[in-house]
Amino acid sequence: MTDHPTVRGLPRLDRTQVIGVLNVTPDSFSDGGRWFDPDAAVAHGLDLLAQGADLVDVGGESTRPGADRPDVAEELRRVLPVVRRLTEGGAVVSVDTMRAEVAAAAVEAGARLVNDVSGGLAEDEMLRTVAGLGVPYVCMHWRGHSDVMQDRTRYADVVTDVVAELRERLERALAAGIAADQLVVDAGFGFAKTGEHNWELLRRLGELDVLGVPQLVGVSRKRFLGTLLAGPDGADRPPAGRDDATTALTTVLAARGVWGVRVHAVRASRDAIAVAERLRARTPG
Ligand code: PMM
Repeated sequence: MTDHPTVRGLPRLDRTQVIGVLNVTPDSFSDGGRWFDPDAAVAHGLDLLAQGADLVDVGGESTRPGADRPDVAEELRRVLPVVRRLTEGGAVVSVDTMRAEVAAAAVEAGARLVNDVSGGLAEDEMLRTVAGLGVPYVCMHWRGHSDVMQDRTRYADVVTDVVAELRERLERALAAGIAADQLVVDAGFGFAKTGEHNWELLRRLGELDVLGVPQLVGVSRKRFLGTLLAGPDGADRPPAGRDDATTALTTVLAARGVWGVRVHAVRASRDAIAVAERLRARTPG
């Protein structure tokens, strides 16, 4: 298949990319604290690579609703040694940060993509910094930090509004000098969105194609899946029990040809993508 979107500066693949999640945080919603120790983080990153991750996304700040922000020195301390060691270990690493200083230091340490959940809104310097670094940039839909985002869930129509807000962010990114062929968009599932918004965005994901940029989807283990899978007592299924539903979504997304999925359970998503690609492939004659 040759119809997969490509991003300059990353390996070219003829299938959906799998970006493995590595949160070096004490408090992320599904894996907080598990990989906080640098040795444990590196070992887990290498395990994600062995499972088939195309990129390992290293983040030092939890974006869980209500989470406290680390200061920049603490974020650097969490992220840099892990980025460096995973790069040395053969991983293609991305850095999940809203801070220009962290993005620049992580690229210096070997990261090859900047994943900014704020789409350049958290820090003015971010877009110019990424343009100067010359690396690809994930521009996510975002309306504010974790302490306020769940108060900012009003949309006339969630898909139309997300497209309009992302278009404005992409224009800013281009104006700052980021190359058009190094941009990726992400609708920002769970960020200033209710569960119903997330489902509506997934149903109408194709409407983001008007932006003309490859799309990354991050739904792995998110709360709307826990709600979908609630037990008889009505309580959300905990994050560790949401991987099968995540993988089901990967299958659907890969069949639609999205550029990438950001997931915790990498091998299962790689398998799902293999199935989806095999179904898409036409055998000549
Ligand atoms: N979600 C989280 C963190 N970073 N980055 C992108 N591009 N898209 C996302 O949806 C996204 C992200 C929060 O989830 P986590 O705590 O599992 O990392």
